Amino acid sequence: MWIVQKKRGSRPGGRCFVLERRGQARSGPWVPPPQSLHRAPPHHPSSVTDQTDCKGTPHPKKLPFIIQDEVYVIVAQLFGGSHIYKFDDDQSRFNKFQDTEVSKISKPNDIEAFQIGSDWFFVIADSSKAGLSTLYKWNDNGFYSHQSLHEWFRDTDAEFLNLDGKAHLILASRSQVPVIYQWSRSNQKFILQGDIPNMEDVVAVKHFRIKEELYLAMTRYIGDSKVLRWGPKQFAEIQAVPSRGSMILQPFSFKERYYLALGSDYTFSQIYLWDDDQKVFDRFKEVYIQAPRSFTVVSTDRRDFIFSSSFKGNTQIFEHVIIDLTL
Ligand SMILES: [Ca+2]
Repeated sequence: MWIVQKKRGSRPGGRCFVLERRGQARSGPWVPPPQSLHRAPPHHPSSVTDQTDCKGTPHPKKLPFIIQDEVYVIVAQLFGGSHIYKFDDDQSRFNKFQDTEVSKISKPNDIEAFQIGSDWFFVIADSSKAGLSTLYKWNDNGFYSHQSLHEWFRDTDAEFLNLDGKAHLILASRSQVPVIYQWSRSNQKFILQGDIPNMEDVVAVKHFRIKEELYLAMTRYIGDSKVLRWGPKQFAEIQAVPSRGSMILQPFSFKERYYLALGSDYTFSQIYLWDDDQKVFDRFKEVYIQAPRSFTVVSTDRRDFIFSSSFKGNTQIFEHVIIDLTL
């Protein structure tokens, strides 16, 4: 699930689009423990509505982004090619804008869009044995294939980040440890820079910052998921969290409180909370979600929510509540 806010001078609040089918908040007990995440009651925020369903074959990967104040969605799918849709303000709907060249893409598993300098790119991580993860570049008329990145490694996830002020791309794979590319300004390409050792079979990579430090959350379906910190020129493991059927280890924060949500396909998902003294995450709360696939923060003026999409059931919505027990 993603939310894109497109701000216009004449529309101070911007507009909100949720680009996946809306799940329903299940009713649940409204008995929040102190400083907790709990399921939101059924009257979840009405400003968030299901605006558009871009039709595709099952399990397409979708990614919205904004270029020059226009909202686009990339839809990459297993069959029938990949397409870019553009939002038409007058019709209030997405219209097909471009068919992207996807001859090298067999099984898209992830899309990331990002900007380097003034140029826009997106990358598709390809998870098939014969696939080729590919970088696309925007040229004012559309996105065109720019660089083939990674052959035959069954890539699971791409993550774009800045390391020491330079653009980098991490690709995680089924068949090898994650690799790090650095953007070369002179070549206008990503150059392979190194890898992250002892991290086989990573299914997802997310970066996050706590104060000035940069961290990675590496999800593994079997074994331990890992938290790494960026040190002098390399990432070092700082914590292992037991994973059982995990497809997502998602960092998020509310009001200077830093959390990790570790999904599980077999048992309860775990929410961890950052301990700033010990510099590690502590187990904080268990939540039950059927086969969670994402945790997305949604904040309104006064309330904070986390939406968790499920592979098997409804999307669930939790509210972050801090209760002052000193009163
Ligand atoms: Ca990604």
